[in-house]
Amino acid sequence: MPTVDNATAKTLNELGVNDAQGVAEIFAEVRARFDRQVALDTDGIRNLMLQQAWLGSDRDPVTSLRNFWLGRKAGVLTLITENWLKRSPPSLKGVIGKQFNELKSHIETKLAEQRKRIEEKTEAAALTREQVDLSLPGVIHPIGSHHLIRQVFQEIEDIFFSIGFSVVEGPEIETPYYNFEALNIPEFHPVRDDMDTFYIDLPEGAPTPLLLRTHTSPMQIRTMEKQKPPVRVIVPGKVYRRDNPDATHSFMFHQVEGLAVDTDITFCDFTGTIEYFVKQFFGAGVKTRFRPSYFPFTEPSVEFDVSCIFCGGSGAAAGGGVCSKCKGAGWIELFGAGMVDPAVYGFVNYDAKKVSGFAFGMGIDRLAMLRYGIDDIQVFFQNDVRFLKQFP
Ligand code: FA5
Repeated sequence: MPTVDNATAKTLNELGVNDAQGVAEIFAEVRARFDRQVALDTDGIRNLMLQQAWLGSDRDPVTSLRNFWLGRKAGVLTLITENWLKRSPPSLKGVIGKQFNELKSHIETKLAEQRKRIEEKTEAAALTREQVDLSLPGVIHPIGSHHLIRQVFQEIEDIFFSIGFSVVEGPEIETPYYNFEALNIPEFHPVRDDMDTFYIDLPEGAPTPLLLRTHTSPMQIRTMEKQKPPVRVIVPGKVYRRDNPDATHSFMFHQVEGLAVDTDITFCDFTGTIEYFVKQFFGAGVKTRFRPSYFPFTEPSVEFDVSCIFCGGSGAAAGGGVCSKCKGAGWIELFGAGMVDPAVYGFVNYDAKKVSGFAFGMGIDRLAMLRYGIDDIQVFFQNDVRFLKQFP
């Protein structure tokens, strides 16, 4: 009995098949072999294909099996057509043709069934894999909150909105003209020493030096350059100084500038506005004071202080010695302010005889410290989540 291994490469005559029964038997053997292969699962087919070195270039075992049987160039059915059907004696052609058609239709049907079966199995496996377990706890994406400094900015903005101020913002990198000269601080003026800052490295021949602004006051000039009186603005933002860090100093901190200019603004308007703000922000109980001071761009100038919340205004530390926060003064300086110096109006083409106004520059970090009882300014910038979480 000839075996089908390599049998399709030979003619039936070479295989010793020369009657209808022999034809039926050899076709039955081919069919049995096919049935064994088509019943295998994907891995089984892959192993078989690898053993026989049949795995096609697409590496898909099911396609390789299909090509092995139905491939047009060298599939088993093509070989049967070429070697058995075409090269058989005319007397056997009819019976071979019939067997061939039955085998072909059997193979096609079974391969189609097999593909469907494998596809369904793959889909079911994918569904099981991707099934969502609704009983598992969800993924929690914590929602952050605004930094305390940002919250204080917003609170201050709301208070000034309520009395007719609007908000403008300006560049943190400034020219010496806006940061100093237009604010009536010429080069070599001693007040520049208090505001030593960081200069930007620029290529040689750059038209003007650039620096990190030391205060938000340059926005007084930029605002008045753009806008005729009346002006009522506040300017929140970051500022920089070459100050050594300690409990109340940082080299980067925050200010809110205020500027009001009109034809009839007096010192009373100024003190009234500041008192209103402080009472809104700290509550009615806080003790405040104005202290004479000096700024080249305000005249007269004041410092505005509030009583130290850490020592209750006594200036003494609990365990003896002086309070480290107010350095024994009993007061903490909140901001500088004053009536706009007429010299400043000359830089922005305002008529100093017709207009008057006031300006102030608050240190926001210190306001926040006092308001929330924080005894070290550095905690604002250390980004310790345990601290930040206390101010949701
Ligand atoms: C000024 O910066 C002026 N531009 C304020 C001003 C504006 C006066 C408008 C007149 C008119 P001063 O250098 O005092 O002023 O700073 C203002 C406030 O910033 C201080 O009162 C203080 O609260 C805060 N401050 C100053 N230096 C630091 C620092 N290194 N760290 C934290 N806060 C600071």
